[in-house]
Amino acid sequence: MKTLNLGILAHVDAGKTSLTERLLYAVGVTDQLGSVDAGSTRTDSLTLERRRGITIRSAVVSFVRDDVTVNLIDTPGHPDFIAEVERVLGVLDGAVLVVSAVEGVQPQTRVLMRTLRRLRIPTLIFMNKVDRAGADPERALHAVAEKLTPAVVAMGAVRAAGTRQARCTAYGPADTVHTERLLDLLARHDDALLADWVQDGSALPYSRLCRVLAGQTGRALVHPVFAGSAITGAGVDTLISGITGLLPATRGDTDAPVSGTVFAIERGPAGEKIALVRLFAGTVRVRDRIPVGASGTALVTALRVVANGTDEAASSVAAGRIARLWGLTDARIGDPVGVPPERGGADRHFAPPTLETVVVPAHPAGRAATHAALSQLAEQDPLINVRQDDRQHEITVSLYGEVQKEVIQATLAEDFGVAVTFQETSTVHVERLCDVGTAVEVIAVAPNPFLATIGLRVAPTPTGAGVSFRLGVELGSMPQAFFTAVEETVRRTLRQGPHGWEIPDCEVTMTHAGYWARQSHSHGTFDKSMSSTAGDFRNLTPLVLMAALTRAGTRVHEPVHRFRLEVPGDVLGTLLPALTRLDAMPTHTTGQGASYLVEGEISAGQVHALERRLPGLTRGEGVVETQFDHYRPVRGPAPTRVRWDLNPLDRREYLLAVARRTGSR
Ligand SMILES: Nc1nc2c(ncn2[C@@H]2O[C@H](COP(=O)(O)OP(=O)(O)OP(=O)(O)O)[C@@H](O)[C@H]2O)c(=O)[nH]1
Ligand SMILES: [Mg+2]
Repeated sequence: MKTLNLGILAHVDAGKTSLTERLLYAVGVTDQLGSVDAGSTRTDSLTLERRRGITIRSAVVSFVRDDVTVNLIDTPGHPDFIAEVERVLGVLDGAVLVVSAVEGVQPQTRVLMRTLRRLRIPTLIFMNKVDRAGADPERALHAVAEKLTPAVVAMGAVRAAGTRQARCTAYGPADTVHTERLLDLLARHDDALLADWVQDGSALPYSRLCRVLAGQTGRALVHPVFAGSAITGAGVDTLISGITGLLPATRGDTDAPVSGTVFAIERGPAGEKIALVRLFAGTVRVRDRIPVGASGTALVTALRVVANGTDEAASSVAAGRIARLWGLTDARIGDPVGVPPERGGADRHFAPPTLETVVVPAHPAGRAATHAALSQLAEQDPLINVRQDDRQHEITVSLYGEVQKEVIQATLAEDFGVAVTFQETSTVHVERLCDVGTAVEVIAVAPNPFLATIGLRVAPTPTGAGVSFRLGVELGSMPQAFFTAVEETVRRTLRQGPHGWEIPDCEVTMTHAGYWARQSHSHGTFDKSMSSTAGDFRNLTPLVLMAALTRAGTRVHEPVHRFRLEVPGDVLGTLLPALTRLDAMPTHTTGQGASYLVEGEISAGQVHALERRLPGLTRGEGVVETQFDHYRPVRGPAPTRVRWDLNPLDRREYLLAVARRTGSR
């Protein structure tokens, strides 16, 4: 049987969970239609999801149709939980992007479609909520073509849109306007089709158009658009035919070497770790020992394969499928299982969190329990990036927004019995290099107390380039373990530059390397005082790197969001000065009937204040949407976050010593 791993993605509240529920019902996996509003869906299973009516975690369910097992992955739409979407992107064969026929294209719709197209994930679009008052599928389709991609084609017509009686009919060979549009779209990527069309369009069989459409959809060149309602079920059968007929289900090679990706981590009832794995190739059986992550292996102690709306205990899982695996105790999200697959992994597709907060245990004695609970949460959600500083023992987490903060607080209380509050949310800045900088420490030359020679050169790279580490010395000049120690420490140290913020983009070249070879006394024991160890390289690297960075100079940048505000026209007079006070810079203001659309930039740290003040400023009628856009240099004094951990030397003392020596040369 073939498998299709299908992501359901959309802006918050577009109807992903309702659609997932409707699909399960339509294919007969469930005999009762669950509802988000009643808190009874399969995929919003967390207490918190049911209470709030929003999806927080991605969830997998599955059904079989036309000889295809479809694994549906319902994802959250709220931007605070974008990391959940990111984690599943690498395991998808296809996606359904849900667009509300009432609201049309929304900011998150744009972000998601951009990413789906960049990753070439075959994507169908589902125009949902055609039954709701205000639904206008024509307008929504127009917005899709204009704001997402022109490579779209409507697959059916909607009657009585905006009413409970709304119905959808699939187009067929007799709908000449549709076939013309299809031909026009498909011929752009198919010369043979173009030639035959020019010769005699009327002679082209519709079945051929459908075949070409499936081919081009599978290559993410075109995006068929379906319409319907998750609530009434209108149009859903046509969508299911599109899912099984147009998206590329795969029949993985079950005899090939095992290759898969861990894309989620869960905890079982007894607190045991469960890894959700998508298998691209091979077969994994219970009691198999399989490679997991960069190094290490794990013994699979039990597994459950996602099937028929739930997961079923099984003795093996084959290529194409998704399974829960027990026994992978050290697995982390993004880890390869077996041979690393071409896709998958922990690649970044969306902007990282731009906020952070200090977690304060309600009882000082609860610090250890809080840290342990947060560390478990971080397994499921690595981007919260839990860290504890060595001096004040404060625990900090990264965040996308305030809703995520509430969810962390509720999860700690309900699942771990740990009560916490938070300090006020602050902004995560980054540092960018101003120039090139170099530093060298030579073995046995003061103030270098370590048995290692390290020279490093740091150079700025374009935004988004990431950190690269290169060798400017012969690879054979030192044992590999020492180079590895330097590279690992460089990457770790760059998480806190001279001002205490991460340096995300930087090229580091190792310009000098030296060590003392392993020395032994006559009786043959290893003498550490005369032989370099990886520890010497680990200890010296931060000092050299920090000296090079300080010489290069770094500038602190703050995250900036783009905002879109829809407000009644008569409040503009009070709104614009209020925006200025929030340090928001409007760039465009456009009239739309009685309302105005104000667009501009605002620093990430002010987004929450804007959200809080908006109802008061607009009589509760204003709607704001914001999205991270870029980093800009901080105006005025640079905020510093100093949590140094440069053992065993104090950074200040070390840098003073370096400065003294440099000055004296
Ligand atoms: N009338 C109507 N309402 C719908 C439809 N689909 C969803 N809704 C309603 O829209 C609201 C949001 O639906 P969800 O299914 O939770 O949306 P979602 O995209 O999963 O939301 P998040 O996961 O939180 O991003 C709920 O109140 C649904 O009842 C539809 O087709 N018609
Ligand atoms: Mg949902």
